[in-house]
Amino acid sequence: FITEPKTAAIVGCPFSGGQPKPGVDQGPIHLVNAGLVDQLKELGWKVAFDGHHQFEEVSASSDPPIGILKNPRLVSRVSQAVAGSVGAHARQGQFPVTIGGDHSLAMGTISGTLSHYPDACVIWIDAHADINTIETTESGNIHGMPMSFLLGINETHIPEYDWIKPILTPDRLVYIGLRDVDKGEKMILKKHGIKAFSMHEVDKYGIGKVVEMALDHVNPKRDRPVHLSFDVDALDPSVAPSTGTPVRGGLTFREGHYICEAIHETGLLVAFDIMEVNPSLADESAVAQTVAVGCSLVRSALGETLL
Ligand code: NNH
Ligand code: MN
Ligand code: MN
Ligand code: MN
Repeated sequence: FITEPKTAAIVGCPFSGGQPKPGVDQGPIHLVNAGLVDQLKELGWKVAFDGHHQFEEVSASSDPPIGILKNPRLVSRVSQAVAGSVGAHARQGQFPVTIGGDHSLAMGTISGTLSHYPDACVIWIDAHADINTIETTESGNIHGMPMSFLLGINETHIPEYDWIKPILTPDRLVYIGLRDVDKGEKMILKKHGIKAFSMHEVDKYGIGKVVEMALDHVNPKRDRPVHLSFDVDALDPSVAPSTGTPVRGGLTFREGHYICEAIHETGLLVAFDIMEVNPSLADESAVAQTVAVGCSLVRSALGETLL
């Protein structure tokens, strides 16, 4: 899928409109300033990075809530722009690495991947399922909802989101790391038969077996392109403290990296997202730790090995 010379395209997305805590828009700036571009070059990749995205502004007064949804027009337009960039890089045979920013951006990244690889599957690493619908969300924060738009399971129609082609099928989505899933989301997962490996399954089977079972589910013949979307809050807060909604009992440092390494090894990975690093939510050393983990997860997904 990725053509030679292998090129990683950094899509830096300084965006926080899918959730209420300021600071997550600074995540991509911190990851790049920590040396991510050179680290990927060191691994043998060509790196295309022409600066962080400059998103069109939508003033709060022209973006009142739609029902309970907060910043609905802004989030839609930003994700649509990201879909355009990710799709364009994929069409050029490049490997898009999207750095968030909040996880609502995944509406854009996954739409971009699907525009070029319509049969791609999605592996979503997160403490949360991010599959609330307009009907089930209690927060109205769209970072808790991107999967519902990508699957086309919202009952309420919001014309603003018509650009999303809901071509992802529930059998091509799998979760790893869940431990904070809303009641409505549990019903959605059940109703659509969506496969999820929560921390319970990680404890029970070990991460090696879980990744194998996850791949067997979404990619039984190992022929589908894989989009890997990684929310740093999937990691235990002791590993990645600087994020908006930490939940205890998460993935260890090695479990997080193992997922990226094992999916890289399939040779099927076509796009990677690293999301929800918020450098404003911890002291300096905890921020540096979280940023460093973000960079090393990207390196693992792009082929860094321990030996
Ligand atoms: N489920 C909650 C909501 O929809 C929390 C989502 N928060 C996240 N998701 N950080 O990854 O608002
Ligand atoms: Mn670009
Ligand atoms: Mn998330
Ligand atoms: Mn999360």
